[in-house]
Amino acid sequence: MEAVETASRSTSRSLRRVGILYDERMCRHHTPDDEPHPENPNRIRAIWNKLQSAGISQRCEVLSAKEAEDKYILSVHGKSHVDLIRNISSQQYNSRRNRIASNLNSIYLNEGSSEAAYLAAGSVIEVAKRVAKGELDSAFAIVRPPGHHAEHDEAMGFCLYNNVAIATNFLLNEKELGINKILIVDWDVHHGNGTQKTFWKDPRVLFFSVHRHEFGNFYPSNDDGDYTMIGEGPGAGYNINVPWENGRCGDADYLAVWDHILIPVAKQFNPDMILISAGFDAAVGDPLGGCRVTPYGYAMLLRKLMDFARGKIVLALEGGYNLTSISNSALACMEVLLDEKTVTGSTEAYPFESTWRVIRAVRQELKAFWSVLADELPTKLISQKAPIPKILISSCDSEAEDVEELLQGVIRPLSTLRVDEDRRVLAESASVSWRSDLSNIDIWYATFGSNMWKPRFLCYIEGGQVDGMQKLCSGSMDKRPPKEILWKIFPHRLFFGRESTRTWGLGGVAFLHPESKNKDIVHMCLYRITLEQFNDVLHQENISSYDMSSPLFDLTSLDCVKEKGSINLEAVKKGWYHNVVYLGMERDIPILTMTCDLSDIENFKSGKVPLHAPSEDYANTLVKGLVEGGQLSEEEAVSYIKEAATKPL
Ligand code: Q9C
Ligand code: ZN
Repeated sequence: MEAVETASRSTSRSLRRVGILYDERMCRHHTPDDEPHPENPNRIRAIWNKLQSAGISQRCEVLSAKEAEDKYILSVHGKSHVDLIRNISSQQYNSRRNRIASNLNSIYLNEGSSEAAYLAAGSVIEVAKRVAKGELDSAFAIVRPPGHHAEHDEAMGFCLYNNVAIATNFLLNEKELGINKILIVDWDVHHGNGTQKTFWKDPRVLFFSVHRHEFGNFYPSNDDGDYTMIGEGPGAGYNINVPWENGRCGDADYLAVWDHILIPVAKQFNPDMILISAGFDAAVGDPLGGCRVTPYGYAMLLRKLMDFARGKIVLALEGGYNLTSISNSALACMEVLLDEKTVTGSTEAYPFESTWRVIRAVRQELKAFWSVLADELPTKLISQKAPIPKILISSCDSEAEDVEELLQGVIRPLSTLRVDEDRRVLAESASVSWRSDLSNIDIWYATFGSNMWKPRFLCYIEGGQVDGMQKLCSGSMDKRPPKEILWKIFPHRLFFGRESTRTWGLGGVAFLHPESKNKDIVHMCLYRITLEQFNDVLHQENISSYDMSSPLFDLTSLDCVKEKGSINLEAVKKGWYHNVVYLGMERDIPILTMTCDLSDIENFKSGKVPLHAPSEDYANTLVKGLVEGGQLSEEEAVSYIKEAATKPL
């Protein structure tokens, strides 16, 4: 049984021809006495092992490394630099090697360094050539030492030869390959200074780098990575830097940069091929990067680039120092290369305010060269920003973050990539597939509390905060407004309980008695939204640590609630609105609300959980909803709320 399974797995190649290059010989470059260093051989071993155990390499064309010829390296580096790197590992240099390295910026050297450097450069050439020729659709070169910091005459930042720059020049110089325009995307957390300098005056190469900069305080700690560095002469406009002002940037920040800078420019530039300086040191958990890109984020960034150059994309590893983070990130990227399944958004966060500032600055700086950048970004868009982070000041060597918590909350839900019967990994997380399923089903979400006021309800869809709210809502993933709004009266009891909430501060909040009684009446505002959006609202109403990799309330739950009248949600049982109640149908669409359950009613009755009148802010919101919704006059609304707040249960 097991053998059959293994056999069928190994024969199921992807429809797309994807190359993967790994070679153990690149592990021979390490610190002289093997003292610990973030840029160590286990990095590429970890990635390779992960891709093998996930069955990825089996679906790819596996290539081994090739040493680059000097003539190709000399297209980027000076003769003295090439001589040094070629000879540095020979015995004659044994006594001088450490001294030479210590005179360089962030470089170590050993007997294996030369070979590894030639293999890394040659490997990127090798995969790039095959993709250019069409023998492969795309490829990933798992190489080290990295390359993007290496300049014409200088090794630095763990980089000896500039692998990506060398491969780029190779492609452009081999005229019969027909590659005349290349986009280099450098998403390593550090600025690709070496690559920038190589193509500074070259309009055939559009170099794009997004990196931590902090006004010149982040490695390589100079102004080269500033957004004002746009290239020169014929290359003016063909160098784009996006310099982060702070650490902690994540999927939302990177995606905003993609959507509002890189992707529009890529469309206009229309590259023949894309090379990615794919460092994974902006990944969540990286010890040097301090950013928070998730594997899912990397998948999205890559997916968005696959629409260009007919998918001819080469990824070359640069930095990335958390073995788990880089392996998961590389895996997510490979899944994108192997399968062109739709990957839709999954981030609940917003970009930082500083991110919008940087995006606007870059667009302003480059709009003379790229007409697609000319428009001002809408205020509505740039006002969607992350709240001021809790930790504003941290020591310089660590972001004082609970990395474990980040890994738990971020990587875990995203590493549940599904494998279907064909053993093809779907390039989407489980969370995406339930979302697309439930995004086609409409329900009426019936509200009886502050959500009756539309601007307040929209916080749960579009994100935001209205007067009186002490907490920002992240919004739903699908931000389309409700398709219809409808008011109805139901025979249920409205009451107010509990002493305070995180959203409204002191005071009780609205609850609905889950059972109906003939003489009770409640005004409800019904929003027609999708079942996917309803899940996001449930999640936000029941502030929980649930990861949303699967839905809280799916189609089975819907059938069940229609039959039973109500359903308690285990996953958010600590939330106050964990009980979904079915209120009938309206034009063939089910009406659902969320409230407490019958055992909570008992606790309210016994006084174990207090009944409590609403705060002024909260009550005003309810009144506004009823009045603006055209249901009651202000006076009527005030007395309606007052009665609900005072009548015993
Ligand atoms: N205070 C790459 O990720 N850090 N290189 C030196 C000195 C060097 C990173 C810190 C970071 C180099 C390819
Ligand atoms: Zn880096």
